[in-house]
Amino acid sequence: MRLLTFLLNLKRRRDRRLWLEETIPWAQAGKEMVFIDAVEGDSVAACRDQVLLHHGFRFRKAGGWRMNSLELEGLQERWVALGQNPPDVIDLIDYHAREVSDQELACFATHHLAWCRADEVLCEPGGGESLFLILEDDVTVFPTFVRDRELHHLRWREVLAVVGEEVERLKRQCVQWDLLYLGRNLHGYDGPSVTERTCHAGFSTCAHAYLLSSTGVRRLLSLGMHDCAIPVDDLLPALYSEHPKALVNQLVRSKISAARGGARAGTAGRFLRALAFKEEMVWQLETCVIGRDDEILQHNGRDLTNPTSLLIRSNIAQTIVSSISSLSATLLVKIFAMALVESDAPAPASMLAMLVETCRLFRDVMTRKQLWRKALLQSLRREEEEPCVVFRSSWLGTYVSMLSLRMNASSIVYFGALRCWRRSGGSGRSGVNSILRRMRNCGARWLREIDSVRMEEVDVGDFKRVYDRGRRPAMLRGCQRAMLGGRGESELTLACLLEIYGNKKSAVLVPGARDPPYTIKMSLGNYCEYMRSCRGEGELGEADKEDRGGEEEQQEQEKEQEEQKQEEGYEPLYFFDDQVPRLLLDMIRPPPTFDDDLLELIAHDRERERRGREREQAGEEDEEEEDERDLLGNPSLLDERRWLVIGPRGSGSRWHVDPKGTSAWNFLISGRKLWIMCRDCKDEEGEELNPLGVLSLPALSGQGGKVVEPPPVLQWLKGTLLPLLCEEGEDGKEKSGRGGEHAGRKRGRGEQSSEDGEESEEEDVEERRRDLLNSRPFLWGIQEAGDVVFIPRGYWHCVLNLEDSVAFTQNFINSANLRSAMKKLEEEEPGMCKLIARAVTATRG
Ligand SMILES: O=C(O)CCC(=O)C(=O)O
Repeated sequence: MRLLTFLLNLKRRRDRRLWLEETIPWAQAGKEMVFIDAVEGDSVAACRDQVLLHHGFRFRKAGGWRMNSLELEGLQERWVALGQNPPDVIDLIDYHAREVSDQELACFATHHLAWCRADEVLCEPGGGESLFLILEDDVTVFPTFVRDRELHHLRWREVLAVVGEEVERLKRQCVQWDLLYLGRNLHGYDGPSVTERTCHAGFSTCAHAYLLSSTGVRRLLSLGMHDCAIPVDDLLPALYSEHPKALVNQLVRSKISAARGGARAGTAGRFLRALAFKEEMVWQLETCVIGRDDEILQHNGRDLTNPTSLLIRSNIAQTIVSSISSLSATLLVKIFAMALVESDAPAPASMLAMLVETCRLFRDVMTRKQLWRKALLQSLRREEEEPCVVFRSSWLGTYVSMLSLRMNASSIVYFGALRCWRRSGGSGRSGVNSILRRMRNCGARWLREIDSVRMEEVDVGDFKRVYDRGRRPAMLRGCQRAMLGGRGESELTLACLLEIYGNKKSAVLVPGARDPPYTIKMSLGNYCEYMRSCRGEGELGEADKEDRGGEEEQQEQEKEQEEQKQEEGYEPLYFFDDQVPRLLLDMIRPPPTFDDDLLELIAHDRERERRGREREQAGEEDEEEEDERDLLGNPSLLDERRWLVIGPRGSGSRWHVDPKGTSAWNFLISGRKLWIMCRDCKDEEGEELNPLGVLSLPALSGQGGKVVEPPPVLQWLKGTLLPLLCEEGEDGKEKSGRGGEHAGRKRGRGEQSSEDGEESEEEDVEERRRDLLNSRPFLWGIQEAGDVVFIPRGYWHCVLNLEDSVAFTQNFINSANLRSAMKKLEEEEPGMCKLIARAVTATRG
C-alpha cells in the first residue's frame, strides 16, 4: 500500500508548517508527503463576481445558504429528528445565518485541489493502488496541547501503523470504502462496526484528517461541486447520510444524479462509503499563546496562572511524580480520588488521566470506573436535569471526550491513558455463583422458591384466584408463544430493535445516584455499545459464569477480590425507558393471565377516541380532549406503566415496591435474571418495615420523613443474605443459633452499639425484620428468557441480571388490586381515579 500525505497549509501560516514538520516524523524525510498551498480567503474577494479562479477551475459559492432565525430553529429541530446532536446555537448562527463565506469557499478549493492532485497520482504508472491522507495544518495526535516532540513522533507512528493495519484488514474482509475519518466531530450515532476499530461513519463534521481511497477521490471529483461549492464540512456528510439542511440535500442529490449519468440519487446518503475510526486519533490543535522564554501564557483563551496550569507549562508530570513517588500507591490513589470527587473543577480528573501514562503507580487508577463516571456526571450536573451522554468505549474515554468536545480540554489528557484503560480491562469475581449454590442448598429457613407455573398448562381462572387475588408471586415459564402471538422470537431481538431504534434517545438510570442527574439520556445504540464494554463492569464479572478451582485460581481470585473491593457498590447504568418502541408494543400481547388491565383498556379507548375525533374535526381544537388532558397528571400512570428494561450482566433493580398500588408482570426477552421478593413487612403492631438490610434514612429536606436507601443488589446479597445463609449448615440446621451474630448485627454494629449494651433503634428494627423472616421467608427465583414474573401489588422486590438482559415490564390495575390502587391514586392522581371509575362502570355495564 502506498500512502501519500497531503498537508494543506496557508503560506502565511509558517508557524503551522513548522509545527507539522516538527511533530510529524515523516515530514522531515520529505517523502510521500506533499504540502499543498491552501487558498487564501482574500483571493476570493479580489476576484470579480465572487468567483475564485484556481488551478483551472472557477469556484463559485452555492447560494441560499443564509437562514433566518425561524429557519435556524427548524434546522436545529430537524437535526434532532435525524437522531443527531445539533451544533451549539452559536455555531448554527455562525454558519447558517450568513452566506457561504470566502474562507469556506477557499477551504473547499484547497480540499478540491488535494483531490485533483490525488487523481493525478492515480493516473501515474503504478499509482492506482495509492491511498491519500489529507491533513489540515492544525492537526495533532493529542486531544489537547502537548509540547513534547518525541511524544508526537511516537504517537504519529502508532497512528500510521494502526491505519495501515486497518486498511489491510478492510481489504482482507473485502470491504469497499471511499473515505475513512481519522478525526472528526460526530453529531449523533455511528453506524454498525466494520472492524474492531472502524465503523460506518455517522453524520460527522470537521474534515481535518481523512483518508481517501482511489474510488473516494474519483467519486468526489465526479460531483463537479466547484460551481456551487458548500463548506467541505457539510458536503462530505451529505454524501453518506441525510443532511439536516434541505438545500444541501437537494444540491447534493442533483450532483449525485448527474455524476451517475442522470440516474435517480435516492436519498442523499451512501454515495460516499464513509468509515471512521471509532476512537478519534487526530484532533485539531488548540490555540496557545506563547510568551517570552517559550512559556505558554494562554491555552484556548484560558489564562494559565493557577497551579494546575503550571503543570501544562512545565511539561510535565515526571517532576510531580518523582516528588510524590515515596507515597504508597493506595495513598496516591486516595489523594487523587479525593481531589477529583471533592473538586467541582475538571482539572484534577484530567490531571489524573495524564499521570497514568507517566507512572505505573497510577495505572491502578484507571480501573476506577466509579471515579470516572462520577467525574463525568459531576461535570454534567451543571447542564440540565437529564443530560445526554454519548458513551465512548470507557468511562474515562467518555469523560475525556466530553472534556475535549465541550470544554476544550482543560489539561493534558493523552491517548495512552485510553489504551492503558483497555489493557487493564474489566475484571471482577463476585461470587454470585457460590451465593446461588448456597441459596439452593441451605436456604430453607430464610428462602422459598417462587412458584413456577408452565404457561401452556395454566388455567387462567385458577391463576387469577390463587396468584392474582391471593397476592402470590409467580414465575410463568415458557410464555413466548402466548405473548408473541406465534411470531418467532427471532423477530424480537435486541439486534432488531437496534436496527430500527438505534438512534432513539432513551432514559437510562444512574443507580444509587444521590445527586442529580438521576437519569441521563443515551441513544439505544450507544447504550448497547456501553453494555458491550461492560463485560466485567460492576461487581459481577465474566468469571462468575463458571466456578473454577485450583491454587492458581485462588490467587487470581484474591487479586480480583482486592480490585473489586475498590469498586465496591459500583453498578452499571440501567436502561429503563417508558417510551417503549412501537415495534415491541405491537408484538407483545399481555399474557392471558393479565388480560383484564384497566389501564390498558383506558389507554386503548382514549387512543381510539382521539383518532375518531381527529378524523371528524380534522385539526380543530378539541375541547373535550383538552378537558381529559387536564384531568390527568403529567406524567400520569398512563404514561409510566410500560417499560423497556435493558442491562448488562451485574446490573439490576435495587429493593423497591412498585408505585401507586399497581401490580406488574415482567417478560424476559433475552438474558437471565435473579429475583428476590418479600411481602410488605409489618410487625405485630402493624408497623411497616423495610426488608432486612434495607435502611431508611431521614429525608434530606429536613422536614421530617424518611427515604428508603436500598443497597446495590449484589451488595445486599453478600452483606445481608449470605451471612444469613452461612448461619445455616448445609443440612438446614442453624449453625450459630439465635444468640449468635446475624446479618443485621454484623453490619457496622460495633460502632452503633453503646458501651453499656443499650440497643440502638436501628438494631431493634433489624431484629424485628429478622423475626418476621422466620414466618415469612424471602421468595426467590431465576427467570429465563421467555418467562414472565408476576409481582403482586405492594411486594418488595429486587433483581440482579445474571446475563445481559432485555425485558419488557408492565404495571397494571385490575379487580385484584383496584382498591389499593384507588386509595393511592386518590391522593396522587385524582384525575386518573375518575377515569378508572368510569372504566370499571363501563366494564360492569
Ligand atoms: O427487570 C428489572 O430489573 C425489574 C424491573 C422492576 O422491578 C420494576 O419495573 O419494578
